[in-house]
Amino acid sequence: MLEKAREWIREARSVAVLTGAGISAESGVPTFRGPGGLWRQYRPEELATPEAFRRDPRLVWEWYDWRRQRIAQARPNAGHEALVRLERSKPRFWLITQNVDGLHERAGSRRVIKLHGDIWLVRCVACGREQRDERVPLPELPPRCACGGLLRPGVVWFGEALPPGAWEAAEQAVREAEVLLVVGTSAVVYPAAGLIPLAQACGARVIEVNPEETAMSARLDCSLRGPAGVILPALIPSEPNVQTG
Ligand code: BV8
Ligand code: ZN
Repeated sequence: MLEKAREWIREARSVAVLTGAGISAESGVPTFRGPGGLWRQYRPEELATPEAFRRDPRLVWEWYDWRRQRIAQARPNAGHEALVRLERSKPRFWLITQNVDGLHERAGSRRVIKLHGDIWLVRCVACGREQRDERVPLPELPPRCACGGLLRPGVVWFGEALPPGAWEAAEQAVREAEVLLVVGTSAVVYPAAGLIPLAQACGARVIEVNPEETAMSARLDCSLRGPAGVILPALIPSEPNVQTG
């Protein structure tokens, strides 16, 4: 299975990758639905919503400030680095991520489509001004804009539309891909998870990397059971693999 997947990736001219929280797990960033995914017994669906923020902006910010601190201490892992090598070896490549942690960019990925925003961006709910704020911890929660308005994390919450253009770019990337590599996502959040059947409908081969079975595993050509930090370097070797025989 791994050899077949390695061959598909090697031969593909156009590759798309879809990542979720699992690729950052080995960097010590907790996933949403796995063990440790809860924060003070709250599930992400209860906190990552405009209603939760309206009701208790301080609580929501305590969760984001805690995550920002965890992410600031994290380093990209061998899985992130393997995807940088893949990007540099393909004429056509896009990395579509549901993650907001910025670890792909810190590893060196450039062709990144962020479907769910960026935890290091803050946006004013009053004047709309958006800026990068990488202070950890934040001096006050909830943080305020110079105009006095409340700042919110620059991420996409449940019930909110994806950033303009992100979905279109992701759809286009998947339509063109000969191979879609799906790494570290439970594939339950839409529209992101819809990229997987879309890729198949457009004739792409889909390879999944996940230590567990997911909502999509049964329908995929190739589902590799294991952690991204181990499987991806095996799929995308660092030195150019010597053409055997
Ligand atoms: C939209 C950003 C419409 C914030 C996130 C019913 C009611 C209400 C809404 C809905 C509903 N049914 C469907 C919906 C739509 C909803 C949705 O899909 N809900 C789900 C829960 C059913 N979607 C939305 O609301 C989207 N917006 O539809 O808008 C619209 C359209 C036009 C105009 C107006 C409105 C917005 C969805 C985005 C929500 N924001 N995050 C933040 O991060 O705080 S979602 C959140 O979940 C993260 O982005 C995360 O990335 C994403 C998906 O989770 P995963 O990444 O898959 O992480 P998870 O923990 O689930 O899984 C980890 C996986 O890794 C596991 O499989 C595990 O086995 C694996 N793993 C573990 N270790 C490793 C590993 N893999 C590899 N290696 C390892 N070492
Ligand atoms: Zn403002």
